[in-house]
Amino acid sequence: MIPVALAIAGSEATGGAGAQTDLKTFHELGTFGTVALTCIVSFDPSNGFAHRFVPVEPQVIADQIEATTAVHDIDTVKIGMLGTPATIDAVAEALGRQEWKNVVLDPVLICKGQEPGAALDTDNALKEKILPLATFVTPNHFEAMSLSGMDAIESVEDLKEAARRIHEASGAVVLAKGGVVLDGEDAVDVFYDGEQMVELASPKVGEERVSGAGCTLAAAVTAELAKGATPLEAARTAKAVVDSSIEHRQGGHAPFEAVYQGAYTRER
Ligand code: PXL
Repeated sequence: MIPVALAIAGSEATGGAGAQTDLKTFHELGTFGTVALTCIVSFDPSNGFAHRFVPVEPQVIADQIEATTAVHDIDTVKIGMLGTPATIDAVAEALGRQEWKNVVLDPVLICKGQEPGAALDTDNALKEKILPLATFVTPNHFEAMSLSGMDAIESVEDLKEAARRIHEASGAVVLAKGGVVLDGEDAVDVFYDGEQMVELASPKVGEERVSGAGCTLAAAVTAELAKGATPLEAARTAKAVVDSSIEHRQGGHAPFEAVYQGAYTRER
């Protein structure tokens, strides 16, 4: 049997982020990918490619999770963009229906295309109801500040402190991403599991953020955990997958480029 991985994530129609990215990453890493869609994001080309966001009915999200967990034995799930407090309630409840070995949370906090007031409710609900269920969390620089309560993260040492605080608060393994935000030639991520604090560094590929890098990282961690890797092995592989996916990024008519996962295994 091929190991199965589930993504609970939003659709981003152009294929650069969200569920599309998760499925491609799952496939590239040799897992059987399944998806429960939480929302539909469509960029608006006549408004600077801003995000148009439509949530999926909570019952329909629950139905999708019910369907895929009835068909497959799934013990590893990735949670991506949720987007509304009602979605978060539905996902938290659905996750509570079975035991999970790995719950990988990409804590997507800024949901573009939403009103700020609604986003704050969503962020609080995510921290309160989903973070405690996570076994592995992959905050970016901004999310690491928000989840750790730190006002600034300006160095790798700060990022380590954030990882420590997030681990203490959640019990989850933390892979905190410095990305292109921290100064230096390397993109440094910090892994902390309560015992080992490990810096994962690789040369930055340009100074621009590429769409879907965070989704790819968390999806690759998920696929590797589904295959039985340890959290640290999964983090190392995921970083290599992201590096390759950024290297082979795909441009288009939007003002940002998007990751492409398909070269990773071909190159190895
Ligand atoms: O990269 C964050 C993200 C996650 N999920 C969906 C998205 C985006 C960003 O565009 O659209 C569905």
